[in-house]
Amino acid sequence: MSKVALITGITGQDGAYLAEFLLEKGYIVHGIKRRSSSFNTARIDHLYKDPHERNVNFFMHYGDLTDSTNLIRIIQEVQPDEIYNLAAQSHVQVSFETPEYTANSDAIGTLRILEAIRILGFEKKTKFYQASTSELYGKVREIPQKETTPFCPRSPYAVAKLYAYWITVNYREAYGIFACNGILFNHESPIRGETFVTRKITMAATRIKYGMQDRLYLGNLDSKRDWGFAKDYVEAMWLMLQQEGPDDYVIATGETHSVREFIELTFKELGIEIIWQGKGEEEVGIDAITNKVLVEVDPEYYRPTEVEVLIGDSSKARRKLGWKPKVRLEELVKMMVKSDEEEVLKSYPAEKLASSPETEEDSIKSELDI
Ligand code: NDP
Ligand code: GDR
Repeated sequence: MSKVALITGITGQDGAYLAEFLLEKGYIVHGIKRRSSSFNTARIDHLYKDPHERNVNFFMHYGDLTDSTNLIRIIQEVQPDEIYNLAAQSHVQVSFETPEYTANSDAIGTLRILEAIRILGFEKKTKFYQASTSELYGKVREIPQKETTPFCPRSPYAVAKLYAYWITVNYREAYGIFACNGILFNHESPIRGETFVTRKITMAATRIKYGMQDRLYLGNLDSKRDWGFAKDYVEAMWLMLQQEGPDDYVIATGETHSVREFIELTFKELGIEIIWQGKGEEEVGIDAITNKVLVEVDPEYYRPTEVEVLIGDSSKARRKLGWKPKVRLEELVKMMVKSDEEEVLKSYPAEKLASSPETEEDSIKSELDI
């Protein structure tokens, strides 16, 4: 009998990779998506099958983490062996603008699912994964951060996730639910949301290279993050639910790099060397050959409270789950730039393509010298 998984946040970066991963493992996968006025399923459209076909193993349900009755009904219908709670208002800066909604979806949303498990009497049937985050560490108390490092959240998002973390621990202890927190450090991919810093950089740098954008505006270039590859990280989520008992695990690469370094690596991948001039709000990144300003600081993107440095120690996961990251930062940047280049070339101005003597792609390549 196939196992049944329910994924909240299936339309997001991690939801899409996890759905693919579980389908490959032979699971029947159900996902919860929000109603939206425009399509929001681009990341999972390739997994969709007409429900009228036979042997369909992928199902979608409309729902929202702010709607208890909807969650109870879906969980009752689906009878999942495993729930992966990935849905969240996941943007730290946006959480300063929408703190109440962030608390409702990210904190109380988690409680709603745990309560649904209890109300339905599924405590011994349904395992639960909570998407916890390195943002819980916030103000640095210890380097590197591990499971025992004290939390000190620095945003409404992180405070909401702190509640979700502890309610998951509490329901595990109080009701014996197999509930785990994955404390995942930043993880990125070619399908990363376009407003997170890595994808913002790879997209903008690519567009700059092809003359479709002039400049990239960013906030704090000094913050340091432990960036891994999302596909590696969804495997860790699954591994947590396959253990003998529930526990909480840090998932990280153990390396940290600044936003500035990420910018340098990205432009380097595109054949452009960036040099830096000025300090703080005046800092700019300049093309070493042309002297053109390509990167500029815009304090608009500064956060009211910032998390300066994150670097994770995932020895527990390595030891107990046998998990380790496979992709290093340079390779991740390469992968993201390649994918964004393909995307940018699709929308390269038609008039430039019109002069094509050979194939469209050949002409773009020769014209742009790539
Ligand atoms: P994304 O922002 O890419 O995806 C978030 C998902 O949640 C989307 O499917 C979104 O739907 C859905 N969602 C948002 N609000 C609601 C709601 N109220 N009800 C139902 N669904 C909702 O995030 P990631 O895939 O990057 O991250 C997955 C989870 O892991 C999140 O909880 C995030 O906070 C956490 N996390 C992420 C890390 C990372 O580096 N990526 C690191 C640590 C934790 P829609 O598509 O309609 O917007
Ligand atoms: P983060 O990711 O806040 O770590 O949360 P994000 O990519 O948004 O920011 C990383 C760092 O870059 C700095 N920064 C900018 N960030 C954005 N988004 N836009 C900018 O223009 C910019 N300029 C500088 C930020 O200040 C920050 O220091 C992500 C999310 O996926 C969370 O859901 C998850 O929990 C954590 O990672 C781990």
